Amino acid sequence: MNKQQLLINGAFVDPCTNAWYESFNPFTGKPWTLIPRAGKDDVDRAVAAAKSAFTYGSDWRKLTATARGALLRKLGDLISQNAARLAEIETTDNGKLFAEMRGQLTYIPQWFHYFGGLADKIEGRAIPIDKPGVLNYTREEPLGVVAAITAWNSPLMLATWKLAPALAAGNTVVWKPSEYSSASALAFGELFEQAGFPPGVVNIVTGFGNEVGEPLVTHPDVAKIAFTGGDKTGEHIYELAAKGIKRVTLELGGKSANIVFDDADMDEAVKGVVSGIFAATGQTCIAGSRALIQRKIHDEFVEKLLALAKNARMGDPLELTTQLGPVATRPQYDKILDYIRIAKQEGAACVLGGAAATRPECGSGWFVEPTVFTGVDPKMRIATEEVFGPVLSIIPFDEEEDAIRIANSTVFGLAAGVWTTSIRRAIMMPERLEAGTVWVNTYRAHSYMSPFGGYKRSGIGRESGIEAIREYLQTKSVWIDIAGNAQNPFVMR
Ligand code: TXE
Repeated sequence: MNKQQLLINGAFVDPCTNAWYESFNPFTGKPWTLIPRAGKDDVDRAVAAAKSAFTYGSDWRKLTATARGALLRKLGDLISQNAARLAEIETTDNGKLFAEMRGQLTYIPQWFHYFGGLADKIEGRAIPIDKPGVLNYTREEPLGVVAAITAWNSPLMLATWKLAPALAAGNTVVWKPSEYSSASALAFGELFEQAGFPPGVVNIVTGFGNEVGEPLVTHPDVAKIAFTGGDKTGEHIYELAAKGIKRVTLELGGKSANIVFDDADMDEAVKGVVSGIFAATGQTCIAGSRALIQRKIHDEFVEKLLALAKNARMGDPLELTTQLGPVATRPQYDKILDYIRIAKQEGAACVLGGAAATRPECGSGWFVEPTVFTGVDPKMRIATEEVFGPVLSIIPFDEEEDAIRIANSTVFGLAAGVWTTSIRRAIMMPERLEAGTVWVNTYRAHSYMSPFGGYKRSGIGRESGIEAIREYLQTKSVWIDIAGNAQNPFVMR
């Protein structure tokens, strides 16, 4: 098997540990490549390279913001040229549909173009200060070395959401991809040199959370951590970051409600709810894992939903006709099956699926049948905890206020969907829902231009959009005396 290497200071190198681990193809359940199992010494090397690349007077710091932007746009073009190849690596590594990964890869360049364009529009302010004889202005400056730590479900897209604004703002980066999906990160790493980034501006260290992630988070020369992953890990990273007074952005998943009112276009809503939970095999942070259905239309809605969901084509994720691929990792597969057992024990009615998929087209892969529970109580674990799989909980409601109360009753607040033809509801519901993104009569729409992030336990900070670049900047206030008056040294000016 091919032994991959780390990207440190512009060169691909073996890990100091001299250790590798097998990465598995979820469709075959078999290992297909060897990923470096890096350790603390590798983290130290990578952070040192990133720190040196950030040092005042370095090739990176000497670039004008316009030149920095041009590099980012060049990188975007290179990603476009390599989109299909990178998407195939992602599908082989995490089992998500090639159609979905290729769609992401052809869209990812937009982030580099957008933030490349933003790089030279980061402006300070001249403040008409209240003191005579003084000029006061602000500078927006990069933070330094940013640690990007990402999850396996959309490996390059999650990293792009961090790298594009971090680099546009002038920072340098050490990126630790998920141990389950590092191959595409390392292939992506080759493009930085081709685009002309100076060595050390982007470094990639692969391996496990405790062996690589933790030394990275706690490294004294890391200024900020940008993380996507589970909420428990996010909480732990936040605690570690607090000790070093480091900045964080955390994107931690959710338990999003997809709310269907009785005035909705039923067929569109059915498609929206199906795409919310079964697209990407439910392995997205924005999965609409709770469908809140107004009681009057509940039975008809469920019937239509089951008709659509049960015909989802499962199989090889590389085939363009496949609609539901395998689960990305063995622990994730076990976790989903556990939650299905828990939901049954709690008394939810399983009306579709509810087991591992054993269809012949699923081979020896980690497949779970698309699963739907009805009669779910909002307090059940299946309705409050993130499953991260193709498991939908249907919860009936009577009045608008019930829908709002139930939707807001989880600790998460990443996203929500609303299906209605009422203009009043379309405007009022987004105001009342505690979520960072609300979709009305659509679901899973996203863009490099629109801020994305969580309320409550779904996270801190925003990715994408103009807001995102502020997460990678700090403001300096500069005071210049222009009066030349002697100052009384014993009083504040
Ligand atoms: O995530 P982890 P996992 C949810 C989903 C899933 C659960 C666990 O519910 O079932 O999280 O998934 C690194 N210090 N989401 O185990 O562990 C780790 O190596 C520093 C939601 O894959 O949070 C990886 O690179 N880093 C989600 C990254 O953190 C550490 C996406 C995420 O891993 C670390 C994926 C440590 N101590 C899963 N421990 C979303 N928000 O979209 C781990 N890591």
